[in-house]
Amino acid sequence: MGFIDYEVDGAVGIITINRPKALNALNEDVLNELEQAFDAVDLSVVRCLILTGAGEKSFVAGADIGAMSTMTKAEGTAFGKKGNDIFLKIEKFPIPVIAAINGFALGGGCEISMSCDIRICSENALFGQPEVGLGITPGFGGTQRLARLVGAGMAKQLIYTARNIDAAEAKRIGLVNEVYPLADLMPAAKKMAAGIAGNAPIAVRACKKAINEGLQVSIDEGVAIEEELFGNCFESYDQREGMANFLRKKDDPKKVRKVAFKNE
Ligand code: DAK
Repeated sequence: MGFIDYEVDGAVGIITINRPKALNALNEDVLNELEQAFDAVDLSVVRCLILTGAGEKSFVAGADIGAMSTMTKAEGTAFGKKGNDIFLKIEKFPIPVIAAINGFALGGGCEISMSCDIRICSENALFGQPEVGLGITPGFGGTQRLARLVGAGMAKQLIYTARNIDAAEAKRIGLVNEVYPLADLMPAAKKMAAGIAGNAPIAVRACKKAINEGLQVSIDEGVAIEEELFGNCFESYDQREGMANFLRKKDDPKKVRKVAFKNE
């Protein structure tokens, strides 16, 4: 692929948006290749993904302004739909996706990070939704996901003012979970991803589904979703072995071992 790199390290997949000349801005080709990369992830091997940007300056500097500048209404709508479809795919992807934000996360860059499950960033990261300064609205889910993540009041302030915020402020408002020196970002992302990948995959996937789907419905409906997914874990190898291991530990601490979950 021209704009997307993909590597697998154990049970962790790393997808890198690689268009450094334009600070990894998203044009149609990048979006198409990104979709293909997600479609190609082998879920029998990979249990957690990391999404990052190439280079030391930018995660994603937004949608491609040059490409958008001449779009017709119909083309703009189609471009927005393409982005939204892919961002929804990431949000609903069966396994967790960690955004390792290594610099600019502006416009579509901030929006793609918000479609991931977990956001961590480097100290040089910069976040913002500058769209109203360009004569458009955040079109890749920004008005929806930012408000859900940081609350409507803060989201409205950031979107109406088009003000960028640094990593420390992003952490303060809950947009990112952790901030690291740039050199430590990928090691931290890989460590977190490997930790997630070492847990029972069926249960981790069910947690993602329960949280995502539960946030869209009433608490009663959310609890019903949780109940069903909880029940589905039983009789799996992972549930039997995970619990048996705990009981062995009580019986004889020397019998403790790391459970090799099988995803079955
Ligand atoms: N698009 C295209 N090229 C970009 C770009 C972008 N978003 N951001 C940077 N580049 C390119 C620059 O043009 C420059 O290219 P050359 O001139 O070297 O050919 C190269 O990357 C390096 O950029 P700079 O020279 O500007 O680098 P600096 O370090 O000085 O500044 C910067 C970095 C990130 C602060 C600056 O480049 C900047 O402000 N970039 C724009 C950031 C931005 O406004 N991003 C939001 C874009 S709007 C929709 C769906 C989605 C969206 C819209 C509609 N529909 C529903 C239709 C999403 C919109 C957005 O994301």
